[in-house]
Amino acid sequence: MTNIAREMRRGAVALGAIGTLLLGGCVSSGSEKYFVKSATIPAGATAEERADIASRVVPSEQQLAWQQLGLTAFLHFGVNTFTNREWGDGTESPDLFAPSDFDAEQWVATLKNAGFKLVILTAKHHDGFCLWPTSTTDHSVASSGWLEGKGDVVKALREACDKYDMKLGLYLSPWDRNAPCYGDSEKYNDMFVAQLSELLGNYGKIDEVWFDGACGEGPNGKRQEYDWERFRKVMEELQPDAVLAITGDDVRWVGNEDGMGRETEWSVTPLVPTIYPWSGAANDSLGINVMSGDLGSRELLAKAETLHWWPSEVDVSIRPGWFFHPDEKPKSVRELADIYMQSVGRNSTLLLNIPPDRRGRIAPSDSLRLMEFKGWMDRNFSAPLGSGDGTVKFDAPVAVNCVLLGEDISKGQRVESFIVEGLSDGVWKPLADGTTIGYRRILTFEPADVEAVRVNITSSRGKANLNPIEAYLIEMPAEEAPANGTVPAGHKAVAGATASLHGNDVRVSLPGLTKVTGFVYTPHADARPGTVYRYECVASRDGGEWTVPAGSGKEFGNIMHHATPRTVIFERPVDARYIELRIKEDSRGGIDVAASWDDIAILTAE
Ligand code: FUL
Repeated sequence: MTNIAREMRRGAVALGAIGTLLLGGCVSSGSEKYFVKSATIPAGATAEERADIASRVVPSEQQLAWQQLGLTAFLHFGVNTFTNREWGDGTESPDLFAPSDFDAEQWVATLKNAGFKLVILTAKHHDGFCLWPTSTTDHSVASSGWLEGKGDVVKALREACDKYDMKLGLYLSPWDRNAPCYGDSEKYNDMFVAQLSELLGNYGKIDEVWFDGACGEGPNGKRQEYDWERFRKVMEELQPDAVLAITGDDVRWVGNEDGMGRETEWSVTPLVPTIYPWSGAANDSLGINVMSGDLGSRELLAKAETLHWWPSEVDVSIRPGWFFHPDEKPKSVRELADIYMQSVGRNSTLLLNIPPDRRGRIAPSDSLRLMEFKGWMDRNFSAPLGSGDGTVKFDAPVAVNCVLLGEDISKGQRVESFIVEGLSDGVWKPLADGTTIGYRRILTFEPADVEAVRVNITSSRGKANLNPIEAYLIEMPAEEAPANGTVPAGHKAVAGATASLHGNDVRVSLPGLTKVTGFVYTPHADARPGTVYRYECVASRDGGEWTVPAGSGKEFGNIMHHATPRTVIFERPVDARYIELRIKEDSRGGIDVAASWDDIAILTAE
């Protein structure tokens, strides 16, 4: 395939010499003309013309294949697994990486049995530690004692995926807290390109490449400028069939890490993917970002200059953290079923993280939970009560409480609103309504005895192309108490502690001298300013002399995207009357803690 043909297939033609991008590879099918992956809206287009163009933006072949996967798995594994952290700072010794019973086949066999079609490994997380023996840095498995430095997690996973016919994706964090050249933009981009080339060139077929958006300052105090266009070219060259996720323009991050898709989820959006140099300015002028609630309404189309087929991926962990932490438990089947309905059921793919433990295996509790989750999906969705084009007819009245809808997205996403109706005693009555449908929409409602079910499209951008409707009677798993508490076994919160604010420091006064074992910091659910990101924890017996308890940490990694309670247990208890958190940075990059102090519980042994 020539380069131009390849890029057309992906839906964008790059005019290298002048460095601009012409959007919207255009193909015809019958009388309809489609824009593969993106389209440019001519200046002065009317509202109707804009909706018409939006209705004819369609996925590339790769995006369509990806969308059909439905269930995909994430594996967060690396030095954090052994340090019990969410974000490493890059100073960790490679020797910390010491899985005692590593078995990539067990990962893949477990995930295959549970119905997953693709697995994505964190080949390098923000700490910079590479799970393959790279030539770009010593900070890798080759410098660890694991298998005497001869191990290669990526290779082992590749082999396991081949054996079990599983697709493989790789997460390569652009943010690298170990690389000395990070922040020296050109130098680091060279290193990143070399890493990417190793991963995409030496490990067979890669189906998804995941570039996280996190970006920080390098040791030189400068912010790294990533060369996305160069990274994209490496991908085009080495893995033209892979989708490029998150900062890439094939797969969009849904905007949260809670397993929650939007009820109105447009795969066609004016939001410009990060990989395009003009994305910042374009998205600012539209007043939207990847977390915005509305990414595709007609109001937005009215202001749009380009449109992109950029479908949503919901990434969430089966446990509170992305990495394995011994004190955490997997989510309940009910929580997973809710996540399924809010992701796969809302025009998104689900990327569920199952973090291998310190042995280098998926923990029994997690594989058991995955099988329970699969059991729930199979029991409820393997065979519909009935299906039909536009209407589902039954021979006799049956109880239904769920419909599964889908548009033929090879012809675009068009439905703007619809009503689901049931026929009982010869009368059509509304059962449920919704806005977008997209690739798949699952709606539940109160059980109703019906002779037929139909869908009424009440608003659409051109002719809607619905796949057959499927009707079900499903049962959600029973509600359970949340699987995870915040105070770990063997500890309890000190009663009668009071907190006060001293400048940017939060001081907790304890009722008397106490053997403090740690603390729990509970952020606000929406990670607003005031949520603590970087801190120093100090303890004092008298309020005059302060020491830093060993193991008290420095930051709550990823709290800006994942506002979960953070439990810190000191390496050994300290005798203290006061504990202070000295705030260095909040989750939005400032220091504004006025709202946070009463969110800290001090722990002591039970
Ligand atoms: C985030 C990262 O910062 C987390 O650590 C995790 O890898 C998640 C999937 O993406 O942005």
